[in-house]
Amino acid sequence: MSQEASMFSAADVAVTYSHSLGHDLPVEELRLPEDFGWGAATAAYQIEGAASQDGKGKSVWDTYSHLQPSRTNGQHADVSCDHYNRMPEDVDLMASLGIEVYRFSISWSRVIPLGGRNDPVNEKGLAFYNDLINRLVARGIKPVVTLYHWDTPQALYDRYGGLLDTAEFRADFARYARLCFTQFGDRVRKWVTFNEPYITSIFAHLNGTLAPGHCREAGTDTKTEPWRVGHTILLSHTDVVLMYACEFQPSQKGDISIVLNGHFYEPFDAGSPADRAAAKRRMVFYIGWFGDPVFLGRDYPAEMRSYLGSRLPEFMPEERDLLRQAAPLNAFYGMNHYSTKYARKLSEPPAEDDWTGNIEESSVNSEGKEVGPASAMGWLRVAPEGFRKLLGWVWERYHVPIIVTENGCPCVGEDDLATAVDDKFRQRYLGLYLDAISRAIYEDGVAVKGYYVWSLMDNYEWSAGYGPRYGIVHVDYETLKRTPKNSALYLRDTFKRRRGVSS
Ligand code: PNW
Repeated sequence: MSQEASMFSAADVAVTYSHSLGHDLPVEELRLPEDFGWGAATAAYQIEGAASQDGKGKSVWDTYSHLQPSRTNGQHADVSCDHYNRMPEDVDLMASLGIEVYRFSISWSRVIPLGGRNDPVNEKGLAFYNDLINRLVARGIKPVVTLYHWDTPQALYDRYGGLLDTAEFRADFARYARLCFTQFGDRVRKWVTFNEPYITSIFAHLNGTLAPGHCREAGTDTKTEPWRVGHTILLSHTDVVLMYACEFQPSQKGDISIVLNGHFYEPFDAGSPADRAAAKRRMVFYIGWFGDPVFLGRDYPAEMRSYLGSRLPEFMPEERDLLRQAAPLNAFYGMNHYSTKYARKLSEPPAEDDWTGNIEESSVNSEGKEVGPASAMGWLRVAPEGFRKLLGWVWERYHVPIIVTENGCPCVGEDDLATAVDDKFRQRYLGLYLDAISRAIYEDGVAVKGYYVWSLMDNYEWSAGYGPRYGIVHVDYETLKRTPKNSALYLRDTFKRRRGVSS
């Protein structure tokens, strides 16, 4: 069974742990380049809280997380980690952990409460991000800013369906981006336009497990909506890359790009040519969907055009020009990566809204072999070799330096503080994945430039609420006390060790 729909659900959380440390792959502490930067990542809705404080407008997540019956494990992020009110303490904590880069997202509706190009700006929202950025810079921590991490202003959704109206969304997003570059661009040197367009397209507009929750049951058009949403994101991204390059880059000297997520796929039955083709095809449908237009400046992959037909929007000739112009301006490939899966070609005809190329995915192959030990999320398996292969795949296809903008895992039992602090499973996962980066760099010749762990602290995991804990810092949701887990200390020490080794 495909696990895509359960990727974020609480039902997926209770996987047992028995074999999880049973694998004996040793962490080798392989070297990394001296100038390799490491940091931690978060997203606004997941940590900030302060849902309506200081004039913040609602986003689609404020609405979705309050639906009755609940679609989010009965939980919302009105308070969450209360980072909005505890930000100075959090920045000090980052500094004490030796964190060099902090990737966070701006809440669009905090800085423009209604979101639109003619709507008023919220000075208090701007002041919060200015203060955050100043504190980071004062401690030598580099800010990396994501403009869109899934929280479309609710007013834009109400006005025109948000990402479903390409022209309206493009215009509003461009104004929001310009405001951010103008306000923060003197100190921010790395920008991400969109986080994981695949997830916004498929999970929010087909499976319905993320806001705004469009799915077949809700009566929306799942055959075309995800592809329209992806199209809107690609064109909005392109506009803003060109805007940054023309208007801001010459004086601000920063970089801009996008963050794409994706699993690596192995064939379900390695002896079957159909499954081998399925694994390849799955990656094209997952990553090539966005990667080809963004980094190659051209149309969607041919496999997708022929499979999806008129479900896939066309780029107009002038839009193709924009894609072509913007492609070389994307300075890095932001990679969010967590795990590997098996892909199997299905023989029955696909559902009419199929988005995979008629492929089923699983964590177990035809011989009953698991792709790796399970974390607290059943789909998230420890599979560092797949990570290494994915780095190679992306490098070969796009030839852009890669920054790993998210990687991490939740462990079982982390509601309990003592268990959370002693997070051996996470330390091993991170250690093995850093070894994979080292191999990709030194053995495979891939340009990997940095690594940001997901996440700085435990936070609101979307539909799964506060179930899975991905933080390297534990958060007690009653007292909001932060306690570093041993993985935080491991990261600080391992980067010292790995970068101290001369070649
Ligand atoms: C990312 N997958 O989502 C998001 O950027 C974060 O906000 C989120 O908390 C984190 O990963 C952990 O889930 C993902 O299917 C969603 O591979 C899906 C996948 C990966 C990441």
